[in-house]
Amino acid sequence: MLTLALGAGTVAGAGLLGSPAWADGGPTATYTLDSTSIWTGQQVTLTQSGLVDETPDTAPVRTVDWGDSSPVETLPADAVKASHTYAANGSYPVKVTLAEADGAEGTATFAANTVQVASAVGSYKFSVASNWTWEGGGATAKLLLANIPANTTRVWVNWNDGKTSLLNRTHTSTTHYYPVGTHAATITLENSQGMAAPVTTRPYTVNVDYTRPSSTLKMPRKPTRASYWKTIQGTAKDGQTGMDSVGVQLWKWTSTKDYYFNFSTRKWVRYTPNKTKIPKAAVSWRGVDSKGIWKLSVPGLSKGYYLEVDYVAVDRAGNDDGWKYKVQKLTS
Ligand SMILES: [Ca+2]
Ligand SMILES: [Ca+2]
Repeated sequence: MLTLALGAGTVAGAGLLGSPAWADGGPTATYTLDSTSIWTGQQVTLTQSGLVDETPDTAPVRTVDWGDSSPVETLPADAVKASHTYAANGSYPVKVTLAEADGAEGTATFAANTVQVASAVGSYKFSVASNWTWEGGGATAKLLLANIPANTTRVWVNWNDGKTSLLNRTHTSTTHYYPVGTHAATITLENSQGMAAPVTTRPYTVNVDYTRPSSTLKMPRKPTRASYWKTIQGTAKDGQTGMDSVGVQLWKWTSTKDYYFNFSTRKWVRYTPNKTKIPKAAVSWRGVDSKGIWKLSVPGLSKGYYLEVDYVAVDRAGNDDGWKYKVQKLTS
């Protein structure tokens, strides 16, 4: 028994002295990355588990090479996590080195160590590149959001005017009121890996409308006939802010008598040119329909008069095309 025990001890001791397995291997540890597929600008976190060091008096120096040409990072003693942000798209192998003071290198084991970094695929644009307004005005911009990745948890929209909106992934559009000027929104997607690199839209401009509208008077088929002027109509249009209204004034006269039309009382009123004060009711402000047509009806026209129709178009920014007029002699 004793001999056998000694013999066994001798064999074991010889093996230990001759070829110490721990001196070759150095420390070992397992590392995991919380994600190997992220968006540009996001981060990954490396976690260490199961560090085995058979010479615990001398802790190994652990360094991480994140694979993106950033400086190799030395982990603080006792740290078991480290995070790194990737600024550019690419495929980056992460490497951990465990080095003992005596030069022995350990073994870092990874389940997967290559981080794929790609741009988040969402697309963003304003529904129109510009809108019109009046001086000191503004416009409501509509931002369209598409192709937002399914693993997005939050969508941040910075309107770049001091305001930010926070949306969930399912939004396909949102609106914002901008003052006059050129603007762009910056969109940032977020999920558990952090925020992706922001994406800025093409510009959106709120322009002031300084351009006058245009207007016409439609001549009746038989303009010399009084009955053909019962309905007076024309068109007015504006290519920027759109039409506000058309102002109309009506006059009629013979060689001895002058009249204006009062739109409140719907009567012709005799007046003395350059003397009578013409009231506000002598002007009718009328909207236009969807085809840009304005119209009104007027009673009391008959042959023997001259009819004068004055009209002016005003757009929503207050631009007008100046009063225009048409004089027509009514002969029947
Ligand atoms: Ca050690
Ligand atoms: Ca205009």
